[in-house]
Amino acid sequence: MTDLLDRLRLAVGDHHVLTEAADMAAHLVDWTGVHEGRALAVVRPGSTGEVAEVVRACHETRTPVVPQGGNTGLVGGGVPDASGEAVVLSLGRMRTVRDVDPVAGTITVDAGVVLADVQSAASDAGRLFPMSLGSEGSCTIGGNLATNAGGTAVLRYGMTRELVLGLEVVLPDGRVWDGLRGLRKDNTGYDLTQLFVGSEGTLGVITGAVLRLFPATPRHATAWVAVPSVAAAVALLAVAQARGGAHLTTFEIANRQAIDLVLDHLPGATDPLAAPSDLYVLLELAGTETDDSLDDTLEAVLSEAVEGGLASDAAIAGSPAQRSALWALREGISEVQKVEGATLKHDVTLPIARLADWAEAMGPQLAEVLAGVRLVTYGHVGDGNLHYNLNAPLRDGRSDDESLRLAAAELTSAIYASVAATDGSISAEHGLGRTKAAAAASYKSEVEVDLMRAVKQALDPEGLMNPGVLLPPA
Ligand code: FAD
Ligand code: 2HG
Ligand code: ZN
Repeated sequence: MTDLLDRLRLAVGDHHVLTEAADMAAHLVDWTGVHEGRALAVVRPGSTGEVAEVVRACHETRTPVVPQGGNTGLVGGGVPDASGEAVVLSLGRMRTVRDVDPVAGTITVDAGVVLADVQSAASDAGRLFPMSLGSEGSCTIGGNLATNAGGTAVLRYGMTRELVLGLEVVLPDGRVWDGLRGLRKDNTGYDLTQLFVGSEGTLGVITGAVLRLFPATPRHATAWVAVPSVAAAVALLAVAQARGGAHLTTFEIANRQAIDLVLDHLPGATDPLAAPSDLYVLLELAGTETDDSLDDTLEAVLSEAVEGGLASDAAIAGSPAQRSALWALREGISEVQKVEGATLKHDVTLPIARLADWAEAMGPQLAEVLAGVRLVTYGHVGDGNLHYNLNAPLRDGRSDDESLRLAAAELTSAIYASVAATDGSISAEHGLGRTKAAAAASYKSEVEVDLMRAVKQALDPEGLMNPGVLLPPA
């Protein structure tokens, strides 16, 4: 192994090969704190050529490689297992915006560029890069591509795979595939770009990307709406789609339990409405400088909703500060769930027409498994995607974390079985990582799993790229 470490030091420089426990620590545990592993080294290459050198050296010594971006993933895909055999390849130094072309509507970036920096570079050029995640200050474009991330603007702009035109990838044997083409039309065979999107570091290391830009949308009309039920929220979505058309960008849901946690733990958070409601929708229309009618459209949506019994009250953001405050209530939920105590995440999608019935049936079923379990339900209801998360019951005013741990497998199985029976998916946007690889394979047909294994075998026959992630061991 000394040989490998020497080669890695030669490739990237001594300072960028971390082997001390304290230096590696932040790279070995994931954001949730659930997955913690060990590694031979954490390597921080500064260019595509250096990534290729590192991967080639690992390939020749049969050393597993775990690509890592901002380490904000929620399924343990970006951290190594406990064996201590893998090299963590962190893209954190590759932060160059290579090119912005407002006319072609493209931006070309290194994979380690933080999402918020891509948004800023687009904005500086008078354009919009629409992907928006609560983790955008830390997650990287490489991680977003590798997980096919979603977020709060999918309703209008689609998942990450709809925002990418071309990629540069270091293959498992260290060769570089330069697919950095910004063409809108390119029908020349299998779509290799899309193959790497959502592959969670199991087929190669993404080092660069050409992404799509859109017209800037500096105008917003934003409302926080109290709704009586999930069924009402889905009906309100139809109203917002009909009246808002292409301006409808965000349609998020959060239950009162989630908002109570935010009000308890997020400094400065306040309830925008006088009376509490069981459920809320955050609804936003966005438009260009010349779109003058957003406020009127929002008013019309809300009036129709109140008249139709779909909403009981609403707060409209009257300033950028008020808009940020409404967004903070929604975006703060993940963080405060963690502060509150043990959590169990379920990132599910259901066919939207069946979402309300599914949610209504699920709650009582879980209460039978664990009395007092707290449903912290929120997410991107416009995409049929709920974060159907659980917090431990309160016992004597404290989070009884142990009870959630003991019931976790049964709770998750009940949710997944019900999602499968309702034609949904057990991972809407976070990917499979280590957490869900086995469960996802068990819900797929043999044919589908065979096809996935065939792709893996073709690109990574030695099984060195992120082993144990996305696909369970055969
Ligand atoms: P990492 O966590 O470092 O890695 C994630 C996976 O991608 C791993 O399997 C890793 O091996 C692989 N990978 C990383 N970089 C590369 C690369 N260059 N080449 C190949 N493989 C690579 N996700 C959503 O979809 N929607 C949300 O709304 C959302 N909100 C979030 C809010 C919070 C507060 C947090 C903590 C997370 C949220 N996430 C969300 C999850 C997470 O931010 C995304 O999955 C994000 O895309 C991960 O990016 P990353 O750079 O942190 O990747
Ligand atoms: C969100 O939509 C993220 O806030 C995170 O996808 C969800 O923490 C979660 O479970
Ligand atoms: Zn989400």
